[in-house]
Amino acid sequence: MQMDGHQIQIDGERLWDSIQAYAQIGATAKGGVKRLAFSTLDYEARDQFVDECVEMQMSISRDEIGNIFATMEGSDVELPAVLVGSHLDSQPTGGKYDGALGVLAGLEIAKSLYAAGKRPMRTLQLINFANEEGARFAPAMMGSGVFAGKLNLAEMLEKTDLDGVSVQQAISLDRSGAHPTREGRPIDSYFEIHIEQGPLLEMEGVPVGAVTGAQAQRWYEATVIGSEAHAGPTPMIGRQDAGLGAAELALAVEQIALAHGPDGRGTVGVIVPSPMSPNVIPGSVFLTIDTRHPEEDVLLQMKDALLNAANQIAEKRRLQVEITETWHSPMTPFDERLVSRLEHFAAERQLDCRRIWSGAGHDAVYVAASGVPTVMVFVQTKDGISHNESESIKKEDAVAGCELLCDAVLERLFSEVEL
Ligand code: HGY
Ligand code: MN
Ligand code: MN
Repeated sequence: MQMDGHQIQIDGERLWDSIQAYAQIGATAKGGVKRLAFSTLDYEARDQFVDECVEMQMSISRDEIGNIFATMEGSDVELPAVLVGSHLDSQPTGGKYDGALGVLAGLEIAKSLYAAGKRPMRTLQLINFANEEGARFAPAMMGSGVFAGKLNLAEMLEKTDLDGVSVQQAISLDRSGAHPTREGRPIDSYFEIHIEQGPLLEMEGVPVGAVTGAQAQRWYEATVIGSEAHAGPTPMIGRQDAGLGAAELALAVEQIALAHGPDGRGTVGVIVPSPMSPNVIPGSVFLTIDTRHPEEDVLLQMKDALLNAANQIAEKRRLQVEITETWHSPMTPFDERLVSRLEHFAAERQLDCRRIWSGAGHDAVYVAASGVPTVMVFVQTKDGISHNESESIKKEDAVAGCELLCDAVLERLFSEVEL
């Protein structure tokens, strides 16, 4: 990539080796990773990331929600910085590439600059956002949400996992020694590369995508309350079976998503009955509900349908059904100018690239919502499978995606012109 005489190329082999090396941290028997947010294994990956940045004399800081910032100061520190980030935490049965690709692609761009001895005009800041997945501590995208001023720090620090451990307690285990500093640096732009986690690029035989934005999400927590009773003597008629009420609610979530298709999405990912005994009719059930749609007003219609279904189930089965909305991530467009630059560089590289909308949430969503010009690159995902240990991408697509990301990042790093 020629940048004002600066010739800088990422090293695809080094990138791929780095991804495979990090995949060993929390590796699971089925070829995935388990690095729940602020777990020992998440800290191991975070520490590895910090060590590699320190080797390049990058300064390290950490904010109060545990986001890690690695900074390569530019020659003109007055210019707003260029940020490149994603996340190293994973789902319990996560894949090697979800999040890690983005953090390690940023690291690869920094390594390429460092190896070329090229100091960028603008400061480059790599970010590992904390708890993007929301798997252990809901909501998802917690670190980027606090960074972007969209989630309240104090509220987030009080969130607890199913064992009652709070985010505050989990963060206190961070051995990095980096003192919490509040990042307040002016920002020029934010870039993130991520696997698509859906089937569109593969269906069209396209290796990478220029992401135009992300759909809206609304998450809920529900408690279904009935009456515990003996599974034997209690007649079927007249039971107040919270387990069956929860099952009916889960099926209603599916029906609501289908009724608002083809873009509606509805998932019940956590169902915890109590007292969890084979011969006790469940007295209560806790469940989570994840709903999504590209259009906000349709997502609200899905919310109305969900609340109606809950009331009908409660009445029919003489149960209490309490539903609380716990998170709303608005539909968020990315920056058209940066999307067009990705398409320009893809054309320059004769790289097949199509515009695509994100079905998943990403740290980039909150960064964009805070007003920072933001764009993502998607990489084709085998069979569209993600949040699954079998998650897989092609090395050549990962390298092509990182090269495309690097082109757009370098253009900003070596330009003093405002976007
Ligand atoms: O849930 C999501 O969309 C993302 O994977 N956190
Ligand atoms: Mn992700
Ligand atoms: Mn994910």
